[in-house]
Amino acid sequence: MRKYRVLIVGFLLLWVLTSCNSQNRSMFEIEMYNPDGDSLGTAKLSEQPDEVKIKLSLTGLEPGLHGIHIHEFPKCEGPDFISAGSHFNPDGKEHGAMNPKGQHKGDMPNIEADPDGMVEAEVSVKGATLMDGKYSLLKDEGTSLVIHEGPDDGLSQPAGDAGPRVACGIIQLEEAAEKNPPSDPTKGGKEKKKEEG
Ligand SMILES: [Cu+2]
Ligand SMILES: [Zn+2]
Repeated sequence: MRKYRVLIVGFLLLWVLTSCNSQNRSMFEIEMYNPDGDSLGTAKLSEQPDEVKIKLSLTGLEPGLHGIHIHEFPKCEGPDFISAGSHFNPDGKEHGAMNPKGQHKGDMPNIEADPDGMVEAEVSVKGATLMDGKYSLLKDEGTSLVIHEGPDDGLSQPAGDAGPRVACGIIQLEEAAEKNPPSDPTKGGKEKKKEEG
């Protein structure tokens, strides 16, 4: 009887460990920063069938429309956030939802900040994933989420003429892991993911 109990506890532990790992990856929150390095709020990323959903909860933006994209590098160095690179574009397409030769995988519809500069919105990156593969937002070192001063016109090259970058958040496993309580399962997952690259 005792043997079975040990077995059951073992299985339970294994289940907890594996589910912690996949949870880290399929749903996590990132922080968005302005060019001064102040937090503007959060973006919650979640894995969905054939897309990644991003739930935004932000303050401190200029009221009105803003372009928002996934950019190719997980680097948010202010004040210009040029370090984030170009739009996430694993298929080598052109920019813009209205472009017949488009669009970049990282292109998304504009978001709108209310008169108080707040954004409570949900956007999605079609065809992207938080798991492995060509379209993974966590591929290599990761990517970043960038918001622009003005709206993306969906057509202008190379990036929709949306103006300067006013907010940036790093999409990276390490950051996600840091936000979780420092327990052994999380550490194990973190190391494993690092190896996967
Ligand atoms: Cu952008
Ligand atoms: Zn683009």
